[in-house]
Amino acid sequence: MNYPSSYVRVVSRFFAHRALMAATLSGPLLGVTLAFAAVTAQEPNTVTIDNFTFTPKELTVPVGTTVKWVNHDDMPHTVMDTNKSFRSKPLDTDDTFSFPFATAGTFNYFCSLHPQMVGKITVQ
Ligand SMILES: [Cu+2]
Repeated sequence: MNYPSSYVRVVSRFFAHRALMAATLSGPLLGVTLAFAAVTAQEPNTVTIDNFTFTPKELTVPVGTTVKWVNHDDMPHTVMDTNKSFRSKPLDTDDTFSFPFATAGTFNYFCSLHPQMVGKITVQ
C-alpha cells in the first residue's frame, strides 16, 4: 500500500512518542521487576542458565540433594556430566532438568551444544 509521505511521517512520529512514553513509564516498574527477579533468582539447589552461563557456576550440596537446572535462554542448552553420570536432553526456554546426587564427589559438567559453558557441582 502507498501512503502519502506526510501521513507516514505523522504516524511514525506518533509511534516514536508512544515508545518513549512507554519506556519512561516502565522504567521504575522494570526496576522493581528486576529487583524481584534478583531476589527470586537463586532458589536453593537450582542452577539457572542465562546468556550462555550457568549460575551459580559452582554449587556445593549435601549428599542426597536433587539439583535442578532451568534454561532461561531463548536457545537450547544441555547439562552433561564430563563423566557421563548425568545428561539432559536439549532444554528449551524454561525447560528444567533435575538430577539427584546420591553419592559424594565433584561433578564437572558442560553444555554439549556450547562446550565453553561449564559448571561444577560438589556433593559432600
Ligand atoms: Cu548451551
